[in-house]
This record gives sequence, C-alpha cells and structure tokens, in this order.
Amino acid sequence: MIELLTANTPNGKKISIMLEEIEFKYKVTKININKNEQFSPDFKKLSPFCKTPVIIDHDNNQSLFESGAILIYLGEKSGKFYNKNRRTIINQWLMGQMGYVGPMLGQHHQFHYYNPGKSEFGEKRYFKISERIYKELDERLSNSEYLSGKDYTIADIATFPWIARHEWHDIGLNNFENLTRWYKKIASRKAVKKGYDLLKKGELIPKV
Ligand SMILES: N[C@@H](CCC(=O)N[C@@H](CS)C(=O)NCC(=O)O)C(=O)O
Repeated sequence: MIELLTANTPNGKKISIMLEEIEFKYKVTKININKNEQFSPDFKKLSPFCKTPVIIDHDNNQSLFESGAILIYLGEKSGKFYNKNRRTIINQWLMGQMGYVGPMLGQHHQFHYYNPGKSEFGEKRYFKISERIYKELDERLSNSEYLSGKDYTIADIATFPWIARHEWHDIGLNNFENLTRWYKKIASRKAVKKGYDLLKKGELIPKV
C-alpha cells in the first residue's frame, strides 16, 4: 500500500493521478502547508526540503520525496507509463516539467493569482514566461500526440495538473489548439478525474 502525504496542489495531484492510473492501493494523508505542517520534524525526516508530495511505500518501507522521482519509482514499480525503451525521451519532458514548467507557472501563480498588484516586475516576468511555456508545449504537441511521443507517459501526468490551473494563468488555453487537444484528451481519462480529486471532495477538472 502506498501512502501519499501531500497538500492539494499540482505536484500532489501528479501522484494521485499516477496512483489511479496504475491502480495501486493508496491512501492520502493531507499535509496542510498553510499551517506549516511541512516543517514538522517528522515530515522533515521524510522530505529534507520540507516539500510535499512524499510517498511511503508500505510494502517495503521505502519513502520518497520529489514528485518526478516518485513518478519514476511508480512507473518502474508498475511497469506502466514509463516504457523502458523510451526512458531517454520521457526523462527529458519529465525533467523539463520539474525544472521549468512547474517552477515558472508556480511563480506566475504567486505574482498573478495570489498577490496581484505587489510587484509589476514579477507579474510581467512570469506572465511572459508562462505564455512562452504554453507556446512551447503547443509547438511540441503539434507534431507529437503526447509530450514524449505517441504514448501517454509520466511526463504528461507531471505536466497536466499544472496546465489544469489555466484559469489562474489568464493566458487563454483555447488559443493553443494542440495543447487544448492534449488537455481535453487527458482530462477525459477516468483515472485522471479520480486522481484530480485527491481529497475526494468532488473537485472537478477545469474545462477549457
Ligand atoms: N520539486 C518539488 C516541488 C515541491 C513543492 O514545491 N511543493 C510545494 C507544494 S506544491 C510545497 O510543499 N510547498 C510548501 C513550502 O514550500 O513550504 C516536487 O516536485 O516535489
């Protein structure tokens, strides 16, 4: 059984979506980052940077932090969405999400959505970068069905919950034809719908 310790954020949703996709038994333990629960000594033992998500694999007592590392672990353990022969290319898109797409959109959330009016420089900078990310993903998806090729992989699972915040981004997802096609296709998967609602409160995937 896998225990997912997380806040209800895009990084946490990556893992609940993956767990639904691979049909592993799991439970979610909520970490309230607004109440600083990520800084508790017990959580820090599992996650040295005090970040969610974390998993504990109770089958072998293995714990892991960093959502990309967790997706790789679950992909290897299940043999799904992380095809052995395609790992070089899947890793590129996964690392691109981890090092660029997620952190930049995350800054855009901070300046544009949570704290508008506090820093014109920050708002403009991350709006522009986020717009670039939409364009770059759209370009990639104009010649590839999914991010790393013809198959849906952990790279798509990592990226989807970030694009699902598109209403916060104000960039206009529906102006990006290929990204929209990819988004709708993933949003229609049963496991994605279930995993998106990780706290089981009826949370729906935002429509385009
Ligand atoms: N690179 C990390 C980023 C994790 C991350 O930024 N987690 C956020 C929630 S999405 C967090 O724990 N924030 C609390 C804090 O920074 O204090 C991953 O992908 O797992």
